[in-house]
Amino acid sequence: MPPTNKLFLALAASAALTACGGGGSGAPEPNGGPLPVVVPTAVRGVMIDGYVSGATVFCDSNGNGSFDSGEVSATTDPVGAYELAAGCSSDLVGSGGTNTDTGFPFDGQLMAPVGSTVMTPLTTLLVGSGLTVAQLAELLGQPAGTDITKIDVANGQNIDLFKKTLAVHQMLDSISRLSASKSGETNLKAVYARVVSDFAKSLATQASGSTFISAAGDINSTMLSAIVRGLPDILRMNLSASDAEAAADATVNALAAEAQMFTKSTTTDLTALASLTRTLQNPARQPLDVGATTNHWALSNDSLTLNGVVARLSDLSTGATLSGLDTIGIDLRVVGNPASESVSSVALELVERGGEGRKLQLMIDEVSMKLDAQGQLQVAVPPTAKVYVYGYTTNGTEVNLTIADLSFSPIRVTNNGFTLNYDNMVRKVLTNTDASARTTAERFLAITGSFDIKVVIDKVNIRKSDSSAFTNQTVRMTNTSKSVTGAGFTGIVTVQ
Ligand SMILES: [Ca+2]
Repeated sequence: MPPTNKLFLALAASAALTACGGGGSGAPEPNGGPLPVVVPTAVRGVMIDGYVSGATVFCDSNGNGSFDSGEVSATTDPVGAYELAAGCSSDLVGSGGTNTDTGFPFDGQLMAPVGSTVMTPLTTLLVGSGLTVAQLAELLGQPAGTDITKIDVANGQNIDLFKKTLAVHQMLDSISRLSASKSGETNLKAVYARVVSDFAKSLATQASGSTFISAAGDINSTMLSAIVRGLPDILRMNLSASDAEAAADATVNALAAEAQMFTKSTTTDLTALASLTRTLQNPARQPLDVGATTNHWALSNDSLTLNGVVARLSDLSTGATLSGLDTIGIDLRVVGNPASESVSSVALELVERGGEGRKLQLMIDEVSMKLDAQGQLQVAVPPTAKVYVYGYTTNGTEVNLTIADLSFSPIRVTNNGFTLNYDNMVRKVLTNTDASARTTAERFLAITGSFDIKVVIDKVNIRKSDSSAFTNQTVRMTNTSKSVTGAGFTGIVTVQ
């Protein structure tokens, strides 16, 4: 007998004893018959992606999806079982814990409608979407009458439904990770919650006698395409409109291929399924590469040009030694016909390794990049652009500036490359800062020392020389809520 049942029996026995003892001696009450003893009905269930142990499950009494003060909660046991002892008549929400089949943390968020005895990615689709249990069974190619709110899919009794459960989670998880990587959002649980809500509502609009996953395990790519295209702009971030269309197609194909690895698998062995899940849901796995279109900018030679010296990113990762840091050049190669983007943001961050602990962040909020008729990159900084500056040393006053006059040419363009003029920017900061912060600002002029360097450009499809994607990077401005997330170039420089 699994420990789940033992736990339930023990709790039931305890509840029964409490009920018997409620009247003191158990003797009849004066007015004929014992008073009814109200024992709140416990809500029991199992949280399953594989079984999720150590997760927090709560009764979302106010229906806002968040765990609020006063909402009863429980922690799932080693086989995913939960019991909300005080009873609950609202939808349940579960998150955290560990997937016992993979050993990986569970970083999504599941829900289950009132009355469910399981909480799975499938029950999650039912909450707030308008989808009915019968519609969902039909969409999943299940026999009529299949009640996915009551079936423990992970116990080996309904392996077909388990594969479909894993497939749905795989799609939700991949979209969430993709969204997080594009937006720089680090709270995967929140992203997953948003994605599952949008996904389910979109699925509900498709539910009219159609099948999303057929009995043979085929994903309906027309339906998936409609769902992906119905998602908010998460897939379009950092991409031009035409690239976004291609990216949506690539996303649909990649999502369907991943999901079908579960649904078209012929195995009936839970261990083999767990092994596949471990491979596909490894948190270290790269998100889907949806910008892999023919039209993009490629970073020439995968290198930056620092003070006129070419430094490969692979070398920069272990450190490059420079004689100065006055300019940072980024040379791009045109691949196909990359569509222009009217506005990007560019940020530079330097964080000193030891020394004075200096930190400098420079962000230009509006940079227009486009391809001209001659196939050359044009970069312009419009008059409305601003430069945001944050500077810090361990023994000075913080520099905290917004510079609206960009006539000092922070960016120079030559032959499909552009150069950030670091020296110009620092000198501009010096002329704008007040006396109290000037001492700090001066510490960034003719800079020497060893620094982590990061340059990030958003909303432009810049890729490596071989057209593979950069891992997105984020510069979060310390002094404002502004940040730039996009193609990022990082490394270590020692300036002598
Ligand atoms: Ca709540």
